[in-house]
Amino acid sequence: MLFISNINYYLIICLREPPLQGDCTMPNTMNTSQLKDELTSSSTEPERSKITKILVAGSGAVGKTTLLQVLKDNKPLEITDLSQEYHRTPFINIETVSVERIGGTGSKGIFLMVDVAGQLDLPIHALRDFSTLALGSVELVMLVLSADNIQTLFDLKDWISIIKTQHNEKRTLQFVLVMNKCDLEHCIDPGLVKQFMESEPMIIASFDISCKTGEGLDEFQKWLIDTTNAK
Ligand SMILES: Nc1nc2c(ncn2[C@@H]2O[C@H](COP(=O)(O)OP(=O)(O)OP(=O)(O)O)[C@@H](O)[C@H]2O)c(=O)[nH]1
Ligand SMILES: [Mg+2]
Repeated sequence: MLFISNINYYLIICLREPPLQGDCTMPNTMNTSQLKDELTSSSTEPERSKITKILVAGSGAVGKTTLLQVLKDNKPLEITDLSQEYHRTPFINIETVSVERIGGTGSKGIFLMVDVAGQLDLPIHALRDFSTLALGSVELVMLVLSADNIQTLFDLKDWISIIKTQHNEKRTLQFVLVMNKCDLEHCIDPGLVKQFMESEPMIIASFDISCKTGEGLDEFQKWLIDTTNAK
């Protein structure tokens, strides 16, 4: 009895108890099977939204958690947020994020975002030790790097390698490259990024953004919504 849904509960109450006035709104002429059909018919079920699971990957301090926050709040970082101390994500952080285009058509997407620790060499890492939780049913991987740190681009090779090893579903994974912190001085040559993308055909797009200023965020949000809704 503990696990029965509200609908079934309603059904049982109505069938066992003689309908008291105002207690059960179903017409008395309805038989049990008609009542069941009525309660389970698609017209009474709320429409389910599609939820796309996304893994946010990349080295420590590139801004994975910040990106999640910015997408969730639908606005760039406040000055106060930037002055706050940086707190590493110790293990895994999973959140449902509704992304709506800023000043857009009103279209939106709902995402289950998996934000993992940026240090792959931790003794326990979600991608290695809890891969079903981190990678199961993931459709898109955001590969985040930081515009002021070239090493964060090279590190993505390790991320892609571990993701490919741990992912054991038939569904093909897609990747998107997100260069964050474009408000800082760039040190990554665009030619290098192009080369990187050519070496990994699973990367289907790339974006230059800044969670601080909001640069590139609208374009990225639009792409995210359009790409995942089209699937
Ligand atoms: N200047 C600038 N700073 C940013 C930007 N995005 C994030 N930061 C800062 O970068 C630092 C690290 O951000 P996090 O989001 O915690 O990084 P992370 O990738 O989640 O790091 P781990 O949890 O260790 O993997 C924080 O102090 C943020 O405020 C940005 O676009 N520009
Ligand atoms: Mg983090």
